[in-house]
Amino acid sequence: QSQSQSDHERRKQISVRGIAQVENVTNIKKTFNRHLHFSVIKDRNVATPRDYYFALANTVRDHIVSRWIRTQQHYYEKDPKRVYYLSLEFYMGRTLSNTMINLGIQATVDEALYQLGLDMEELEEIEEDAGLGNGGLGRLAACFLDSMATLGIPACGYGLRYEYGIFKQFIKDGWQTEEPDDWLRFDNPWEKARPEYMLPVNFYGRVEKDDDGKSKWVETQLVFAMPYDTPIPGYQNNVVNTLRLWSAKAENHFHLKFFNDGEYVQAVMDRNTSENITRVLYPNDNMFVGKELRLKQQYFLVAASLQDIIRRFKSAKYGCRDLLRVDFSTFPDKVAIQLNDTHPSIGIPELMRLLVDVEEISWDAAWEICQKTYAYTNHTLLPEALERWPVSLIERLLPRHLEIIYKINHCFMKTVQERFPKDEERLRRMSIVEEADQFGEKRINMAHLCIVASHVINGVAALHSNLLKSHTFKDFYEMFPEKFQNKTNGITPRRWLLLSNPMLADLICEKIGDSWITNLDELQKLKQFKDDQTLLRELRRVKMENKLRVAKYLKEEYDVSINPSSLFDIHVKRIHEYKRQLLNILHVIALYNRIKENPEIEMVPRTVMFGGKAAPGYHMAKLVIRLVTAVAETVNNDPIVEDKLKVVFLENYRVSMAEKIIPSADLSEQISTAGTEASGTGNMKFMLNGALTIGTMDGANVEMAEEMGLENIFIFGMNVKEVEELQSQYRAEDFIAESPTLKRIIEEIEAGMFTPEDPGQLKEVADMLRTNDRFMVCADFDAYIKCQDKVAEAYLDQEKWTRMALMNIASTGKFSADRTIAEYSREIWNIEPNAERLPAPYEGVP
Ligand code: T68
Repeated sequence: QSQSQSDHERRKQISVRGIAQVENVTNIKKTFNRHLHFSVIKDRNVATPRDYYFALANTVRDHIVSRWIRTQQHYYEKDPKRVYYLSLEFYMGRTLSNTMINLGIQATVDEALYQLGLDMEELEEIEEDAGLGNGGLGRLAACFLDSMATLGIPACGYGLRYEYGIFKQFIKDGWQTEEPDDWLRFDNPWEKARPEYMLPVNFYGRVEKDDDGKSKWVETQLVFAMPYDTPIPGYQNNVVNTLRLWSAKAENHFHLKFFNDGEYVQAVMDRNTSENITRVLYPNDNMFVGKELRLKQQYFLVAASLQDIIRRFKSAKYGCRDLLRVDFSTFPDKVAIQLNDTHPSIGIPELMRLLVDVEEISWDAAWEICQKTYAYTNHTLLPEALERWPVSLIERLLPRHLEIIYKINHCFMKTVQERFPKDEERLRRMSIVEEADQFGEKRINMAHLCIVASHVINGVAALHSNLLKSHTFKDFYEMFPEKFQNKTNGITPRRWLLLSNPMLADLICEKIGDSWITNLDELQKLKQFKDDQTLLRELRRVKMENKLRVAKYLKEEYDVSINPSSLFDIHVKRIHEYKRQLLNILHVIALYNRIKENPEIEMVPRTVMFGGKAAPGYHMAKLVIRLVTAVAETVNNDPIVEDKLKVVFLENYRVSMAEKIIPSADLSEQISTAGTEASGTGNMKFMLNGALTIGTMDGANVEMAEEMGLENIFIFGMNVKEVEELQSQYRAEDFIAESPTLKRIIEEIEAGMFTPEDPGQLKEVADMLRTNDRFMVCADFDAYIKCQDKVAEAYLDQEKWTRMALMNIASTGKFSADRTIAEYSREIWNIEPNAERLPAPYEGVP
């Protein structure tokens, strides 16, 4: 007794008292030196810039730790409802600079490094992007984490710690090549492994029924999920949430019944097979690839996350720390799970399995809990992107889950039948289990499963949400209209203005203060300055500075020279036929043809930049890249062109490059076929940085136009209704015959004008345009060229152009992810956002 008493007394010395430091220059310098010594283990004689980066990252991380622990403790004590954002992708990019900004220590750290003779910007460039995403969907998840922390929402992101993120793109001889993204090679200072919270995940095996019909999943193969936590700081509110990423770890006992050394060594090597689950991110955007390993990844994520969520639910009862919560009927009052697309949808049968087979709750009670807990976000209407897993694959990998899916479908089909008697066609259309295809393969429609099992389903822009109701999920909308919502996407103004465009941010702060950083609607106040010549001049100066920076960067990194006074016309996003990079390059060729026809022609000089990755197996996307690089070679080396036109393909476009490039844009290309881009989020980033948009009435472009007024955006082409009406009878040839400009360009591509060393190289592109123009490039071509001419004309009047840019910036309020998340929070999760700051570590206990 007295021994344990004195242990207790002695342990009181284990305390953080006196550790939390005031964030001043002296302390930062001291901590930096300590880390260079104790963490990096170098001195200034041998330290490389990378060593300094790691010392700096560790220094900054120190300032997160107390806030992180305290936030989690605060949640534990308050026991609020929590949000779990499940996503196969979190496209985080870099962390250092964002962390300093959100902690409010950027200026101090900058000064400390300056005093040490180091350059902060140079060190920031050493950080690898966390490229655990493909494009918009993964970046949206990252923006949402920032906003959830900033709004004080008790949220946690769950994802996978891919050892290799999105591939590195290189251009060799004009073609895309891929290299593995070995982002962890030099260690990741932002993550903390938590081996003590490792969890088991089972695969394969079979289902056994006991005497009272209870199911047991047996003879499975076991893999462990090791959690790695990354802190997610809110903007200057001392809240730090968690992103928990799972890594696959082989178990130790299995397969080690060996009879000789060779078998032992083989058994150790076989551990690789299990650990391959989290080896690499699948590099497809907006495309379903039905690979077994991908389904394993999906199940691995949800199996680990749901165990974690249930453990936290059971233990998180205030006032009785070691008493377990046992009543699952309150589960939906404490837990909201958001499914980022159908990718984590196997979590639906997994939750049912845990509740029914493990917790022994009745099917009906479990089903009610499931529906109240889950909500599903749809990100696409493209049929080739909708996940439909073969029954045979699920049966082999997850036999119990297939049984559960069948039972869910059976119950659902009964309710459809009651509601719409004798409508066999409807039953067939709505079934979660699809009928066998031509190969006798039955598939599970994961979107149907999500709609049936969730209380809310949302689209990501108003137009897209309406199309979900009127087309893709029409039958479901008729049955459950109350489940369908819209949540227009947004972006975090911290990363996409404050961090990426500090000069513009400063200019705005001078005019209207800094409350826009957490309340973007405040930017409306800029509208009163729309005729303020000084502000317009300043805006123009900032844009020019940003363009000069990009020109310098392109010269240094890629040895391309561009004219900083030219119109920067930028098209950056994943390469996909529906996004119509092809339409843009056809316009470039049209400009080139004009110059060749009349070398003296007066025109607004343009630099057209393309950037984006093609999925490695997407043949046409790779050809489009080749066409861009071929046109670039031709145009940039033709002396006739002078500096009227330049074409640049930006190699390896990614989050950190977006942060550099977007602030320099004059013109943002958002030219998808109407009805195909669910929302877009790049469109919002350009608008926020004062670029004007040329775009179709698609995705969130519609709402952007609404916010800024049609006089401040260049809209062209068919709208959804016109696309739909044309669809059944569309013949590209008709449009080609009507447009001499287009006809000539297609013939030039076909004849090899841009690839003289191999004239047939791009013939497939010409063929596609003529006979298989699925996204109606030809139909919108003339309208696009006319609209681009209007853009050039508008650019001649710089004052008017800048006023339009100002109106763009001032109208971005709606597109803050803070607004989006506040809506998810109130209308889906039933949680009130909390703008309250927590106390800083040096401000004493909360
Ligand atoms: C994008 N989707 C939408 N998908 O295309 C875009 N797909 O309109 C929208 O703004 C954005 O989501 C956010 O809502 C994607 O980015 C993928 O990357 C993807 C990844 C894997 C499988 C399928």
